[in-house]
Amino acid sequence: MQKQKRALITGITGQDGSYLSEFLLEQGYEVHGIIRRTSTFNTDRIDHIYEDPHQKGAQLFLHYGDLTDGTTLRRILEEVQPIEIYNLGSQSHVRVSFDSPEYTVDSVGMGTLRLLEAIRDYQHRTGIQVRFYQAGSSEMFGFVQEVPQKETTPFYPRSPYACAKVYAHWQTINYRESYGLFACNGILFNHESPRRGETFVTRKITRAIARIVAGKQKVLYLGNLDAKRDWGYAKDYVRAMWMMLQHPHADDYVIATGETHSVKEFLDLAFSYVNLDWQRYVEFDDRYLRPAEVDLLIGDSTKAQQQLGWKPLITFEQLVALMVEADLRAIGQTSPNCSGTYAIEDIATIRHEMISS
Ligand code: NDP
Ligand code: GDR
Repeated sequence: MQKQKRALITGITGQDGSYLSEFLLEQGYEVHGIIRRTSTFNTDRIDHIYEDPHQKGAQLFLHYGDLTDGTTLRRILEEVQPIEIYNLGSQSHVRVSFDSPEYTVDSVGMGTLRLLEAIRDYQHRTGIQVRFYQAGSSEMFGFVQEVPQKETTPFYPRSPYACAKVYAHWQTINYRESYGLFACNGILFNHESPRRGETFVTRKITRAIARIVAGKQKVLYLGNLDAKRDWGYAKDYVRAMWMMLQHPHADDYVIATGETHSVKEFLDLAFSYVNLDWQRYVEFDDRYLRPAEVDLLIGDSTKAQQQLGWKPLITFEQLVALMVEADLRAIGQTSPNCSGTYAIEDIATIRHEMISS
């Protein structure tokens, strides 16, 4: 009988960690996640898949740990004995990384190094071959040097977060080349969902729309509306992470939709979904500006499409609608009749995704 595959995820309580856990459980994996001790539970995104570990047949297990604590990482590796490790844990907010640069670099950059070192020793001692996924970011491209950005585009990071991700990227390659570790860098462009953290711009907008519709909010304060991002759907992107680790060779891949939209365009589409004009509600607040901005991101994922057979399934329009719908429902509001803006098949896809969003 084939042995059950066991995966370890850092950042399991985050947006991607929760979708990846669901995906791996569906694939028949036993899933282990590292969570941080907090004064109140913050496992909302995975509560629906968590089972009491005392229950026979439980497939999801949580372990206390932190990427800033190398000893614990080593202990968890020994205990879990995973064959796939997904390093998704990070202080992932770009604006916040300017306020807390040391902590950001410690968790994102040094945290990755700690994990890689722990894996190197673990592999050496046990002979178990591990496959490692590093959550790289389009923020590493930063200042625009080439459009669209692909695997060969030079990095020009513009924040403490992005600098730390570049460090983690190169360390991952270094462990692949120096020690033969099966280690992949995903260079993922922005990806969103109803589970996106509330302070990232897309979710901040869709959540505000629901609150405006419910009469609970009048103004939405935002920063730079001209920045352009290549926004995809998180569920499509976690599938790509897994596909990288199933490929015969470890490599680095850009994961993106190949479309770019400004924050203004996101606002236009999201507010039009509830028949409102965003210009009546949005005000500027310079607190949300960054000391250095990334103006334009658009990715070329040809390599992933050709070598992994990956492609995004949800369009930008569907993503925006999905997020607005989910926030409306969460606040007890019904969705409007939006068939004017959206085709019937869009609505069908959105409703289907809502079931598991
Ligand atoms: P989230 O911010 O939603 O989740 C981050 C996760 O990391 C949370 O589980 C958080 O735990 C955990 N974490 C934070 N600090 C530490 C630490 N010191 N030790 C261990 N865990 C920690 O991020 P996403 O799910 O959106 O992103 C997943 C990864 O992908 C991140 O590394 C991010 O930088 C990267 N990425 C994300 C993109 C996106 O568009 N979403 C694009 C490209 C890369 P807690 O819940 O306790 O805070
Ligand atoms: P980003 O995402 O920085 O691209 O990083 P975010 O949603 O924070 O910003 C996108 C763009 O919107 C502009 N913006 C605002 N952003 C926020 N958060 N809040 C605002 O009020 C606001 N107003 C305008 C920003 O200036 C920016 O240009 C995300 C994170 O998930 C990273 O971890 C990941 O690596 C990258 O995506 C790819």
